[in-house]
This record gives sequence, structure tokens and C-alpha cells, in this order.
Amino acid sequence: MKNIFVYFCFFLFCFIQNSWPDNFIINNIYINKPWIKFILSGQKVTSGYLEIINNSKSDDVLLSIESNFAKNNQIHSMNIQNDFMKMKHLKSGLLIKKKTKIFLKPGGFHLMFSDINEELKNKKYLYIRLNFKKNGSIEIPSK
Ligand SMILES: [Cu+2]
Repeated sequence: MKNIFVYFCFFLFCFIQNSWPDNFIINNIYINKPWIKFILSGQKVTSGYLEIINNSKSDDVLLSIESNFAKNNQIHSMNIQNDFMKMKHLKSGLLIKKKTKIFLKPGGFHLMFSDINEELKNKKYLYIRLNFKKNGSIEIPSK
């Protein structure tokens, strides 16, 4: 029994080693390939993208996001209305149904960062934090 545990830990260690920094796990939530659009000097707004897999037996909600480089951090959807792309702030969060995968990608759901702080922007270490209703919070360092 002890051996199985050791092998399991070794497997887990390898898994984490190989996939860093593209995969993150918080309880039953898997985060893949997070990235944010490059922030140019003077730019006040940018957006972020990732994949979220809810592997749990119940639905979860991405309630809110935080970051160390923007004052205003929101979850947005994007729809075409009268031939115009329109963004909407999802104030009650983004529902991720059980056993499903959701893509945050250009032209669709995204993380919106505005009021980007000039000093914070030059920090070497940038992170975003995702707050889930059931599975907790996870900090994701950006490349
Ligand atoms: Cu937006």
C-alpha cells in the first residue's frame, strides 16, 4: 500500500513538472494554457484567456478574478449585436457545468483587465487569481 502511494506521488510530481506552467489544478477544476495579451507602454486595458475544465460532480461558477497589475478585473462575454462585437460584464460570474470544458478565447468569453497600473505593469511577477464558488481560489502566474 505504501509503495502505491509513493508511485502515485512520483507520478503526480512528474505530471506537475512536465506541465508547468500551462496547467493548474484547484480541487476538481483544471486550468489550461492561460495567457494575457501583451501590455504595451501606456496601455490601460488588456484581456486574458484560458481553458477551464470542471471535473467535479456539481456545477461551479467562476465568481470573480483579481490581478496584481490592474485595478479593475472583470469576467466578460462577447456577442455580435447589429454587426458589432459587444462585451458584457458577467457580474454574477461564469457558470461552468459539471464535467464540461469552457474556453475563454479571443471573440468569446475573456478576462478583462482595465485601469492597468503603470508601476505594477513593470513587475517581473504578474499573476491573476480566479475565485470559484465551490472549488476555491487559485493564483496563476503569467508568463
Ligand atoms: Cu472585455
